[in-house]
Amino acid sequence: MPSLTVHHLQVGQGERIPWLLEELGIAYEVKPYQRAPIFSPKELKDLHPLGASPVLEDATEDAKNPLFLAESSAVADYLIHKYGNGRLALAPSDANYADYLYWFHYTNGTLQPAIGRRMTVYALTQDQTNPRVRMVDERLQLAFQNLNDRVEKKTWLAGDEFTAADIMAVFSFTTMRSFMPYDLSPYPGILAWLKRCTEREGYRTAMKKADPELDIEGLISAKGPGLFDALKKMMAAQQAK
Ligand SMILES: N[C@@H](CCC(=O)N[C@@H](CS)C(=O)NCC(=O)O)C(=O)O
Repeated sequence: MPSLTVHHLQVGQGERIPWLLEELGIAYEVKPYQRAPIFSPKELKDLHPLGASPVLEDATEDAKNPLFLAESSAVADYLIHKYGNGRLALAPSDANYADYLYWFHYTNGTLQPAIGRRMTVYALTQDQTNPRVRMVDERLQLAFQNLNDRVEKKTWLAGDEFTAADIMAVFSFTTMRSFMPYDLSPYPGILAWLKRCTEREGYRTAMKKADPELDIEGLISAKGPGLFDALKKMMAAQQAK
């Protein structure tokens, strides 16, 4: 049996890995870390050069010298192929293989960078007449619309089968909105797909273990969960200066 620990910074993208492991039916432990107050605490920073979550610790082959792996897409691929017999991924022989790859990589390749750019620009100015603000907004809306159109046509991102591509993407529309709030009302396809994804037992169980304090109904609502408390305080302090 694998010996796996998921180091997870709460209210963050590490949630994808417990969810994946629940769906694969592989036993694991979650080690949750609280934000200090926004970024990783020292214990998590000490685990990996970037100090970012998730970090998977795999002590299966060598308990004294475990493997530490970061980057959620790399961790997902590793678990699927090393311990999951390829489940939740599509094989090259599958008719939807290219779709699976595209959507699996879409989150960290397109969505998260677009959201991150919007966060940075908005921290500098919220002036909607600024052409850079408009450009960043338009790119983000295009990225959302593209995913919305896909899940209006197909039940899951890769097609008819739920895969790791769905697990990668959900965070950008749920917990991520604690850092960059956006209203999903213009995207009914995304809202319906979020409901399908988060109704799954694997998601519910993983969230109970990793982030029991998060309110899932708030996370999947059109308006979103609202800003993370520590971030709210930081922004108020900055504005007061
Ligand atoms: N591309 C990385 C991003 C990792 C990342 O930025 N994680 C955030 C959690 S949402 C984090 O640890 N932030 C705190 C910090 O960097 O100190 C992945 O997908 O794993």
